[in-house]
This record gives sequence, C-alpha cells and structure tokens, in this order.
Amino acid sequence: MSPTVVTPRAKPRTKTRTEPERPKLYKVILLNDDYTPREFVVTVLKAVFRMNAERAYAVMMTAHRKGACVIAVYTRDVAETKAKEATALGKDKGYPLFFTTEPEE
Ligand code: TYC
Repeated sequence: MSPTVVTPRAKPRTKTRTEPERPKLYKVILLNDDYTPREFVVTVLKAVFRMNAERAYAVMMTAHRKGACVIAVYTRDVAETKAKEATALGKDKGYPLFFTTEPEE
C-alpha cells in the first residue's frame, strides 16, 4: 500500500461565515397632548405594550413632563403595528393620543 500524501494548504482559511444581518430596530415614541386623560394613557400602555401599572404610569408621566417618551424598541413591523393600534385606541374615544416610530441610530 502506498503512503498517504497530505498536501498542506497553500493559504490558511481566511473566509469567515457571513452571519445573517440583524434586523434594524425602531423606537416607539409616546407624545404628550393636553386632552387625553392620564388614566387612559396608562390603560393603553398596559394593553398594547404589556407594561405593568408602575411602568405604564412612569412612562406616561415622562411623556407628560417632557413632551415625549421612548416606550420600547421592536422590529419595524411590530413597532409600526403597535404604534398604529395604540393611536387608534385613543382615536376611538375621540382623544388625540399619538404614538410614532423612529429608526434607532
Ligand atoms: N397631558 C395629559 C393630561 O394632562 C396626559 C397625557 C400624558 C397625555 C402623556 C398624553 O402621552 C401622554 N391629561
């Protein structure tokens, strides 16, 4: 039987596996207004964004005091759907409550 000849690689492996791109994330932002009742904002935050009462109250108060508050980050589809859903809940009641989205840097 003839000996096995192992030819060394001319170059080391340099190619790195290309990982799938991480999807870009979008912020959902709550905007303050003068008409929507605080309680209602808290209710919407709990229902749409799955916040507990304490977190929902804190977020509502931040928007109330500062004019806006970043609520959470999601993929684009989820962020836009949640912002629309939450805005629609206010609209149903005749409130100008507004949620918007913005890409993360
Ligand atoms: N500013 C509203 C009020 O005083 C309450 C409010 C808070 C509305 C946050 C919107 O994003 C908001 N009734």
